[in-house]
Amino acid sequence: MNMARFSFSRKAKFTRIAAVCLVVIPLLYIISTWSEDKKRYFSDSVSSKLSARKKPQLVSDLGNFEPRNVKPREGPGENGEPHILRQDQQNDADQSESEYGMNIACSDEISLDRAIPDTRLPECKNWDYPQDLPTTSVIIVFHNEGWSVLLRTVHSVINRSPKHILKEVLLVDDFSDKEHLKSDLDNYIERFDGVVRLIRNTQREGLIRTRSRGAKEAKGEVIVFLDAHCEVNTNWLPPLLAPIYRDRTVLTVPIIDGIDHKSFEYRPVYGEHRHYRGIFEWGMLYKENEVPQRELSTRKHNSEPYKSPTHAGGLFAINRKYFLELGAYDAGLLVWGGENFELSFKIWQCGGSIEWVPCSRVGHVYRGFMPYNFGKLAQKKKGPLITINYKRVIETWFDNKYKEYFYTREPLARFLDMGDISEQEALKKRLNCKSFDWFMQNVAYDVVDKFPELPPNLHWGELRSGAVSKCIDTLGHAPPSLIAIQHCHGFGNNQLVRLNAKGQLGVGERCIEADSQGIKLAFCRLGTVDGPWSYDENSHTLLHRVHKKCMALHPQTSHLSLMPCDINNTYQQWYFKEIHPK
Ligand code: LR7
Ligand code: MN
Repeated sequence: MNMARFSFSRKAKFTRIAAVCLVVIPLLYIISTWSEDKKRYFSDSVSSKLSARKKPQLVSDLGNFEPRNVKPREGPGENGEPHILRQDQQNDADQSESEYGMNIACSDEISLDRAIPDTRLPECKNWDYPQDLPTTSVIIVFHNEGWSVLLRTVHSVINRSPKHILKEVLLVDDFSDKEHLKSDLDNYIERFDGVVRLIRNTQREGLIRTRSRGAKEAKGEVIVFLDAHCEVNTNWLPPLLAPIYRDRTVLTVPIIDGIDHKSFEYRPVYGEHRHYRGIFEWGMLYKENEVPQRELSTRKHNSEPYKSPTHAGGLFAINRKYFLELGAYDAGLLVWGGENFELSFKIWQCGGSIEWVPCSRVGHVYRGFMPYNFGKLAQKKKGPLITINYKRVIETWFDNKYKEYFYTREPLARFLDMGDISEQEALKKRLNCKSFDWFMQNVAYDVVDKFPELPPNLHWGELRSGAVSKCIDTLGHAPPSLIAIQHCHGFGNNQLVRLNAKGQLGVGERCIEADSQGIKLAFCRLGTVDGPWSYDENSHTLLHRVHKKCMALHPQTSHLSLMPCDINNTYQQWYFKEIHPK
């Protein structure tokens, strides 16, 4: 494809200039760039025909930061290939996986400077960015991360960011206790001549507060957050900064590729021509959804940034002062979870915006499981900490109608102590922020396509059998899977069942269905909130209206299935019992 360099506002101007003599063009071009106001950011080298020839000079002068003369590399994991350890290393691999949630033994054998495939759309190479992009602090917070994974993150940032933009890499240690993260790390970063800075928390703060601290201490005009197990891709930084250069209230998000936690294979996340963005469902689970066509078609080029209601949380860029003006993260959010929504709602409702940037790609290691606990911060709390975080966020930013959807999905949350949110409410007033309804209508309008507004629960709680003293339990299995019956533990979780006014019986975000094998946990049909169940409060039977049978427990095998209804059979009787946090 013979790609033109792109421009937006200056297009008309350049169509005229294209007619001008070839020799004058570079000159005119440079002058026009100088006189530009900061609002325009993607410079363009005249018409497509001319740009190919003029490119060499313009590349170095006008901020096309594409790397040149990249030498091929050979070795384990190079070019993002999977690295498979020998059989006799399997013990080390298993050990490190259980300690870190990822195969550090594998990572240790891969160069900190390895090459990874350039996963961008090909046309990304043709963008020019301003030379004077804002200086940037890349902030990496970490708690007990593996050495080679943390340092490969640092190396990739140093290797793939323009020097004059990268002010510093700020490492913030969230009270790690692993030996390798102590003086060895202090010593190692000396080789970067002050570009890499390390500060440490004197107690465990969790990633949310640690990031806010990093933001306060950073020296760059823009801050970019990365998790401590990332590899940034070719020319990742200028495209993230350009929208912020144009408008300081834009938060930008790179496209996040996957790095396999066992083999460290680097894999592009989506097909080339598809664009996704962050949304949420009412239990505040983060999801991604293909961008509605009506929005994509407003852009001229497929590699242009597009708006998104929210983001996954870990990787993004924002003007530092703007982040602090927004109060950084709500300091009442603890350790992990919900901060991505807090910042997103705050930004959108209070006048800013979020853009995802296709030309900026960063790999992230998705761990097998979370290898750390929440420390003392969690012990002070009664109830699940992440749900408490969500409650703070929705109580601050949702309108009443939407709050109900959250409580419908998470009925226990109503009784959790979220602490004081008066500071958040004051901020919302001070910044004159818009309503959540405005946000839903104008920004997150596609959320309800996937997750329609929820009918209220008729009943919720644990679902006890009338015959034996036991409860319905998903056992935490992923759908599709058979539902079991277990000792009632009273904590909710996998035993927290709800029946809504439209006959949907569910646990969390999943639905309870029935087929010839029995009663099953299933994915709810996307975009629907109804279901086949009705509960008779007199006979305590649960009728499946389609099969015209009732939920029954087998007296001997404890198997759950549908049986011809018999209101006198205690094995077909079920009692909802509301539960409260302990
Ligand atoms: O107590 C802690 N203190 C920390 O400093 C716990 C963690 N951390 C560090 C940790 O070392 C890591 O560098 O914080 C960073 C993020 O922690 P992860 O990697 O355990 O989080 P995650 O990748 O499982 O979770 C995602 O959601 C989190 C919600 O709070 C954060 O926003 C993470 O940054 C976020 N990660 C991403 O968005 C990467 C893409 C994943 C997706 C989708
Ligand atoms: Mn992570």
